[in-house]
Amino acid sequence: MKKVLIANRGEIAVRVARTCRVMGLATAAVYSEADAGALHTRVADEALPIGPAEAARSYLSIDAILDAARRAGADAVHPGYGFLSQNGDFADAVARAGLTFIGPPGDVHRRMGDKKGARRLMAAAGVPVVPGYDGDDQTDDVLAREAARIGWPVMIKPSRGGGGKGMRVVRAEKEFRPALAGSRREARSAFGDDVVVLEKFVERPRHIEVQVLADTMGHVAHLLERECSIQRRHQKVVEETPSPALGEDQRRRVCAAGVAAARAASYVNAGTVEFLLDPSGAFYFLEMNTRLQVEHPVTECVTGLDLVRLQIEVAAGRPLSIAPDAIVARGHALECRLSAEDPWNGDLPSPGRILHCVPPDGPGVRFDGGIATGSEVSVHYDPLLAKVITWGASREESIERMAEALRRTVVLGVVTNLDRLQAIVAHPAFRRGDLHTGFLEEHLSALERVPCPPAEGLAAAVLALRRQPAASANGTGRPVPDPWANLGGWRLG
Ligand code: MV4
Repeated sequence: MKKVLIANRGEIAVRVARTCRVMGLATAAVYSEADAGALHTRVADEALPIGPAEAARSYLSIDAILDAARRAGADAVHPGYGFLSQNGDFADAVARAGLTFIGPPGDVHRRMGDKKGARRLMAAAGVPVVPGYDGDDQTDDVLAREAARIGWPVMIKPSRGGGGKGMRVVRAEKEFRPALAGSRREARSAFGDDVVVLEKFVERPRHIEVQVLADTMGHVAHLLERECSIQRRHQKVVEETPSPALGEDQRRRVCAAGVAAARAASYVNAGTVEFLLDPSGAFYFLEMNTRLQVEHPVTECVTGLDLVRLQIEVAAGRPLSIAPDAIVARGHALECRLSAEDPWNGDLPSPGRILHCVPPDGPGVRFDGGIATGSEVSVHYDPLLAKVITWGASREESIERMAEALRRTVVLGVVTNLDRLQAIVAHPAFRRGDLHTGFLEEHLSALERVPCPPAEGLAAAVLALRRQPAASANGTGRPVPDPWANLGGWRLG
């Protein structure tokens, strides 16, 4: 392997390029018309245009990506996350073009992209699944009977797809048939398939996931767990490792279940096995993500490993360079997702130009960003701007470092969720590690703005902006956007 085409954008494209550089691999970035000059195109050795802003015609176009790989003379493709990363047809097309796909083969994506099949596979392998129904008989009468057998509340889940789309919680018999019809309708239009599975609805669960890594020789290792219970509309907001919910015994059991799941799936490359942990301590397989996750850096911080390097090594056919029993976790790591959304206004996206950006630094602080001063945040893509990651010897230290890192983070020009992140890490329930998937709804209702003092860095940013050239002197002939127009939701004075 000599040259990697990075089939993605934003922070993950930057992240993948960093490891390629360290490994002496050349990198080719791709960009849509909305991303000309974007940070990820500047950190790669070269950058190729792949089409218009609409993702369907650029980052989601298998033909456009393969054409770019051919033009660049790349011999491998890293898909990042999102876009084509879990598309079995893409993995197959990359391999058919004679290139190395840095991820699992197509049949693994397809196997785990089907909840009904994945549930059966896991149950057969002895991995605990939520009590439920994953049968082939999909008639209304059979599903209604099975739901009553499972006992209310029951969750209806489309077998394809994810992200909560088409899911329904049913709390009583008489609500079942209308909910089934709604779930099927949504699934058919989103995934072109209306097969569903039924599961007992687990109340107030925690989201625990196990990082796994497998090579082509059948070696499977886990890199411990992450807890990602703090979510908003099925988007993770804060993640950490180790989970404050697990004792050593429970951790061993969950991680062993993750490895068993990966073996049952004949898994290759890096993957994540998601579990629900119920308040009694029972855990159940939820689904498997057949890609590198957004939150992989917390695992890197506590293990000292580079997951992208391990992905590349395994994809190149090398055996796992880590002994499964040699993985040691040190300390605690936290990640906060910084996004261009207004948390106090229905998470309204806030596109625009980043007028000023100052990443935090300091001991135990890592900033994985896809933006810099001058970047354009487009309505066409995910609003994630960057991830602030902190490591500490203890959970308390990682939290203190995060609180300070967030106070020092400056992003001006678009509204961001920085003050919600500050409110989360300051919250007593968060500090106690008392987390569940309804944490934000319970503690930080979007109806109630939780004011946080302006970042210490804001004062420095104001000074820097005052030194910027006058509006007429920026060389474009267009007026400079008013730097005071949007101070991330803060008013001066
Ligand atoms: C569940 C559940 C409760 N019981 N399944 C939501 C997205 C998908 N990946 C799985 N999801 C859930 N499945 C049963 N049987 C609750 C959720 C859920 C959730 C899970 C993890 C993290 C955040 C969540 C937010 C809402 C619902």
